[in-house]
Order: sequence, then structure tokens, then C-alpha cells
Amino acid sequence: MSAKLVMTLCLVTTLVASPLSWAEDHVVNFFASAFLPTSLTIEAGDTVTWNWIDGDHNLNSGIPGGAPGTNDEPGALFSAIINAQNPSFTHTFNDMGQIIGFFDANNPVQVGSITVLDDTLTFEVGVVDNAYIPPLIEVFEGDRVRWVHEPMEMLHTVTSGVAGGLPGTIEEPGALFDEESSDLNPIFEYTFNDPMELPYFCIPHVTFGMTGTVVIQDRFIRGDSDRDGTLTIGDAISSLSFLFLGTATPNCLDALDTDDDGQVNIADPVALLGYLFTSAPAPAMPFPSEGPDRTTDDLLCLP
Ligand SMILES: [Cu+2]
Repeated sequence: MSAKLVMTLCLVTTLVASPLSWAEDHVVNFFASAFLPTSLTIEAGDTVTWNWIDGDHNLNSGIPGGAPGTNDEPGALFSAIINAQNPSFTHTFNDMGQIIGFFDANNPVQVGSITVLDDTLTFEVGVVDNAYIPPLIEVFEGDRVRWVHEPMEMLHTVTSGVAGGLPGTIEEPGALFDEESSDLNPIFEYTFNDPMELPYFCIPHVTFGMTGTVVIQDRFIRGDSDRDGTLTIGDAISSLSFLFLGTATPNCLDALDTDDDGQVNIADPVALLGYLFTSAPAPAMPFPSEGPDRTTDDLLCLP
């Protein structure tokens, strides 16, 4: 079996495959006294290129007279002269969930906007009966968790770390948060931006086992087994090595699950090679950009 695979791989390797890049480029055309389109919806990591067609333009991010210190401030994120000599300008948008304005300072009635989509979610955990329900929650970086105190329930805390956790580590009590959960403070929400496995506990009731865990997973590209940001034959080789040569278990098994069936097996590198070298379908989401896997399975993506 594995000898055949190696032969197949050797054959396939002789085909020259250039790494593919997944971020999309969107184009705005600058005419003499207008640009088109005036609004765009893109994903984080995408680029927008402003292209000169005619006229003399002074492209600025923001809105005319926008508040200083905000993204509305003219030129806060980018500014560029666009004319016959400087016919194009490209900017990459990396921050999710924002609406970024742009306008032509030479003709400030010309305004446009770019919406960068947000694919994060908010999860809820109940605080009731000396327990966090559910006690284990798996999210992706950028997601929020909201702890909701049941009315009339006794006072609890939502405290990151473990009781007696080592100072200076993520287990130190309150290193990230230490909030009262009570009728006076019924909702505590926290945004998780760093992948990790985070324990937390209730100070008054930890001895009754009132503890919980938030697993914050890394965003990934499906099929990108070696986590280098592009899909190449190297990803198939890395999957096959794990499956058949006994190399270490990757931290992000989710990325290996090309066909998103919740299992990592030979079908995954086969699907990947099929996509790269034949007309087989592309991997399921998250693809082609990095993102969370919202389908339910047992595979995790840890950093
Ligand atoms: Cu408690």
C-alpha cells in the first residue's frame, strides 16, 4: 500500500505545481469623476486594488471630515495618488468585522465603503447550581464566550486559571479574567484571541468541582496539513507521513480532514491530490481563506 503511494506521489511530484494563493483581489476602477463599484464586501485577508482609468485622484481611507484617531480619519489606513503616472494602489484588509470608508480628496463627493466580513460567533455558558453548563466549550480564536448568571442563583465567580495555579502562567488565578457572576452582574463576556486550552473556576465553589474549560482553536485552511498557508503537494505528503510513516500527530488534525467527514484517513490526501491535480472539488470550508470549522466533529485545531 505505502509503496504504491510513494510511486503515485513520485509521479505526481513530476508535475510542476505552483503554490496557490487564496486571498481574493477586488478591483475598484477610478473614472474621471466617479469610481466603481462604490461598495464592496470582502473577507479578511483580501486585497482591494484601485485602478486608474481617467482623471487625477487622491484616494484616502476614511470619510471626509472623519473623527481623528478613528478609522474614519482621512488617510488613517491608507492614502495614495492615483493618476496616469501612478495607475494603481493595493491595500490588504486584515481586520474582520469592520466597515472602512474611502473617498477621493480631489472630489470628496466621491465616497465608497468596504465591509470586511466577520465570521466569529458568541457562545453561551450558564452559571447555575455550582456548575458551568456546559463545562467544556470549544471555540475558535476571535469568538466570544458569554457567561450568564441564572436569576436568584447564589454568588459565583468566573475566574481564569486553576486554584493555586502557578503565578506568571495562564493557570494563575485571574491572569485573564476574574469576574463576579451574580444578580448584580449577570453577564460576563470575553473575546478569545489566542489559541490555547484555558481552565477557569469559581473561587467560592471550586472545592465543589465548579470548574470549566474553554478550548480556543486556531483558525486554519482545510487541507493545509503543514500549516504553511498554501495548499501544495507538501500537504498531501505531510498527511501521508502522519498516516503511514508514524510521524508525530499534528496539532491541527482538522486541517488534515480535507473532505470534512470528521475523520483523518487516506481519503483526505487523495481528495487533496485530486483537487490539486485533477478537477476534483475544492476542500470544504474553511477554504480558501483561514477560518473556523463550524461543522460538528471530534477534530480540533490547536496551535
Ligand atoms: Cu460558584
